[in-house]
Amino acid sequence: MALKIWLDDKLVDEADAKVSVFDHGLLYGDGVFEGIRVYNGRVFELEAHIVRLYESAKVIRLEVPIGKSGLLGAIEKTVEANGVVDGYIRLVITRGVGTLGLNPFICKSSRLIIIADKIQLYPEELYEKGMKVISTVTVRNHPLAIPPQVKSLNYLNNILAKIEALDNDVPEAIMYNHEGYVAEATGDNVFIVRNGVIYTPPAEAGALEGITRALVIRLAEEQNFRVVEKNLTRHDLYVCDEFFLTGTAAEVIGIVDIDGRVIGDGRPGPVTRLLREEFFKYAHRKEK
Ligand code: PXG
Repeated sequence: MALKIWLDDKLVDEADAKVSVFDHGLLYGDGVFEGIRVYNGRVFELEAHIVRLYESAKVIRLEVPIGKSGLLGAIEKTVEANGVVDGYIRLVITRGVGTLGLNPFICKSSRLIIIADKIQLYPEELYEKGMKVISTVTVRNHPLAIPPQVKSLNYLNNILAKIEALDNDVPEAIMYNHEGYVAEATGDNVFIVRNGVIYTPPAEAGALEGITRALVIRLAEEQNFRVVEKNLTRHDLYVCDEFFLTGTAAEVIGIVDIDGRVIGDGRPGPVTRLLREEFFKYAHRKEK
């Protein structure tokens, strides 16, 4: 079924949802985006995604072409028009149409795109058995070059790492920063468990401040776990008791092998399984 796409200020048919070849989002990857889940008809952690979107835009001097309440209304209308109950929303703001040349201020108006669609899920088996990953040779962007907190349309760094993963027949890969510390996976945040304590790299190490990451930290603390933001090395990953990734697409997924080192007993561990369960309870909760 053809989708209805929100373009700037209205819903249009998918076939008419087009942007110019002179849009700097296409020419230079100049823009920001958000990927948001819908569970049971509820747009998940919407407030946090909206805050991150406006912050990302502010940092790259991009004006969001719509106010917050207008944006919330547009999201709601797009979800409704496409009958999305469990799915995925992609919010994109491009710099808009300009001329050839980097100057972003030539672009007269930024463009808003909202897509509400089904989500491609990892097979259920992967969650039960856990996932294998590799360490990439591709180093994560230096945080002083592209701030990792900005969810920009520049994903080439992550795509190069994803290619390494796929060349090695695994779905995800772990990226390290210029100092050799763990940054994140290509589209997920990294967590490990050691001696009952949960560790995750700080944003300064090159990690996006994931919405799922923040939620999982909160859920873990509610379960009385200590969660520590700390620089992690490849060695830390190799010898941890449990290893999992968090993200809008993957939710909470156990890692059972990295670079041929088996984690724990080779199955997702008890903390990972508990937090995945808590995550689902929260995502599918009835009350607001
Ligand atoms: N790191 C990176 C580099 C990401 O792109 C995350 C961590 C996890 O953040 P959240 O806020 O989702 O917990 C991401 C998320 C897509 C897609 O379509 C990508 C993401 C999320 C949803 C969809 O490629 N990246």
